[in-house]
Amino acid sequence: MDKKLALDIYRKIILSRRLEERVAELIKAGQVGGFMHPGVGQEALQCAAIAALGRDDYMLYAHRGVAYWVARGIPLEKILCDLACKEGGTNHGKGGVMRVVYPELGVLGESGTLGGCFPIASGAGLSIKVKGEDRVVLCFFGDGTSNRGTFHESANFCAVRKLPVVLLCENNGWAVSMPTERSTAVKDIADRAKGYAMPGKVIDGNDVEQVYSAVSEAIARARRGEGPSLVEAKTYRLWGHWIGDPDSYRSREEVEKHWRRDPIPIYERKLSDEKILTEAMKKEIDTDARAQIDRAVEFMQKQPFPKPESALEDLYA
Ligand SMILES: Cc1ncc(C[n+]2csc(CCOP(=O)(O)OP(=O)(O)O)c2C)c(N)n1
Ligand SMILES: [Mg+2]
Repeated sequence: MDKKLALDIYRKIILSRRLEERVAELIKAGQVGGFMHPGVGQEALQCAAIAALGRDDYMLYAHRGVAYWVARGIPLEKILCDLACKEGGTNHGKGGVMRVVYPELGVLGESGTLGGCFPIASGAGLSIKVKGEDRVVLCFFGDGTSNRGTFHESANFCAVRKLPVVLLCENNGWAVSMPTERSTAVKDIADRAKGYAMPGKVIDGNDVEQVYSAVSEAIARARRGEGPSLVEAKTYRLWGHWIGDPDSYRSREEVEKHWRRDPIPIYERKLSDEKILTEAMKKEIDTDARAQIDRAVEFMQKQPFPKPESALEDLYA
């Protein structure tokens, strides 16, 4: 990873964390509704993985947080308008949280029915193969979601057709209040790759370089026509499952322990050791992130809600 890329990922991680915090405030103020699942603690993984994508590649994100959109470069004002159901959003305010779709940058969305992402990712991969395009699909999903039948059907289909799909599991140890070890027979979800004759790799999801390098390797394999890969990034969600979750199922000691592994200070220490990031730059990047968010929130607040008569537009049957 060169310096420019390392810093670009850092900027996106900081912008994502500041946006998570701001969205939580907007929810408390009643300006954003619905179930927002915060990605605090997982931004490094999300930003580093997306940095490995090329301009024309596709991605399906999971339900956790804002970093996927920030990292892919979707304008902040569009993201905020989607969250607040305002007309300026990618779905013209008709989607709400988890419904950012931006085909201009290959962002194919997310399925509210968890596990719906896998057949869509396989379909996108198949279309790439049929059309002979130079593209890949990056599909994010959680540890809990990996237990859906669609994961297994799609993994087999992608493997047997050698589709250019990278399956990226964000294993944060929990699916709402269900710990992974109680829902999942294998210790490492990456082990399931063996059953579908694809490479499976476990990485530290809080280590930017490991994520970037493992996802880049899987993408390169997909581009060579060698088929799918499964990457399992071990991470942790530092906030509750959703904004408002009393989070009574986890011990405070467990959560505290993981705050000490917050990927942001880890990455900051690494970048300053490598003389890439100074204290002054850190301050400048943080101030810039807050200013960008302020401008986007102001834009969102001035935007109208979609008109009732537009409710049936953009529907397909
Ligand atoms: C098919 C389906 N079942 C249940 C839900 C409700 N639900 C939303 S998020 C979630 C937990 C998913 O856990 P995981 O895949 O590990 O992702 P995480 O929330 O930990 O990021 C559940 C059960 C859903 N959206 N879709
Ligand atoms: Mg999980």
